[in-house]
Amino acid sequence: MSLKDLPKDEYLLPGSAACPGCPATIGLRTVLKALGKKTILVVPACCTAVIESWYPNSSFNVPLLNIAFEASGAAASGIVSALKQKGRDDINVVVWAGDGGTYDIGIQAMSGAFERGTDFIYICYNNQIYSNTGIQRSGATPYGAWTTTTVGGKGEFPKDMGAIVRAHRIPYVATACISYPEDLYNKVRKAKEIRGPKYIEVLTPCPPGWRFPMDRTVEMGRLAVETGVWPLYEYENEEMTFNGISRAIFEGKYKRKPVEDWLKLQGRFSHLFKPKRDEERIKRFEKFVDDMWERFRKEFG
Ligand SMILES: Cc1ncc(C[n+]2csc(CCOP(=O)(O)OP(=O)(O)O)c2C)c(N)n1
Ligand code: SF4
Repeated sequence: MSLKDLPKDEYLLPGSAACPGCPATIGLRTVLKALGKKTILVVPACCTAVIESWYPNSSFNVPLLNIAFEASGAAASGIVSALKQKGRDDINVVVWAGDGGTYDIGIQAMSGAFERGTDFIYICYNNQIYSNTGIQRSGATPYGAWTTTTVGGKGEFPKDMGAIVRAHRIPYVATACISYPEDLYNKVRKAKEIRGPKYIEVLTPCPPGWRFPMDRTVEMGRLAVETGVWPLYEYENEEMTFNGISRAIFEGKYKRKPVEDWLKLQGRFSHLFKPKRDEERIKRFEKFVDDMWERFRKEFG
């Protein structure tokens, strides 16, 4: 599958309220191409709930339920049950939620839906912040990053949401990044064919939140993968497979680019380099990434 082979159908139309260079719209456009029109989206409070419409119009061409920040998993379970009552099993029920709505406030409803075995896809678009309310920290915000609630740089490391979700032993867990649309497309297509709960987490570099120019969104995602900060994998029936550059990193065939190459391009980390280099925090960040790959090798090597 190459980019030019993606379906021409569009379910995310021009005219959304997204910022220029918005990764959420790049990702959702690809996801909806993979899902097709028989799809119901569940969207909690997040940027997408703002982007989706200039009332009374909408640029999204699929039915969508907006739901309270904390309730996406429960809402998806309800829709799946209602469709079952109606004898419909040809419709994809898909949560599209931010990292705040997933790592933090939505985690309980999501966990419940996974445990109940709801047949749905949960997609977390992870821009590593609460962006639509003005760039506050979330449980996914990286160590050292500036946000409006971590002005000197976040002091904590992000949760390992992949491990938390894998612990639910659901049939399919994957990570993706908007900079690799074919990979994202293929993963959503695969998830669509699997029965039961599926979880896909997509890295979505946000220009205003990460403080980089809006024409560098795709580059920022690629660098996250090439530096090893963001691994690409699929976890199916408790078997882990890394893919793309992440596979080469895992197998020791690709030397990760220095993490600094990614950090230095983002204004949210500028205080780690100016007015003087903060060696201690940069090293701590690097060690976090090294340790993650070490853990992967121990667990899945
Ligand atoms: C219970 C509750 N608390 C707080 C809010 C305010 N709120 C709406 S969206 C949001 C942040 C969403 O962040 P995230 O899920 O990461 O999505 P993003 O905005 O980054 O797309 C917050 C704090 C709310 N709507 N409901
Ligand atoms: S703040 Fe970020 S995620 Fe939200 S609409 Fe703008 S670019 Fe997209």
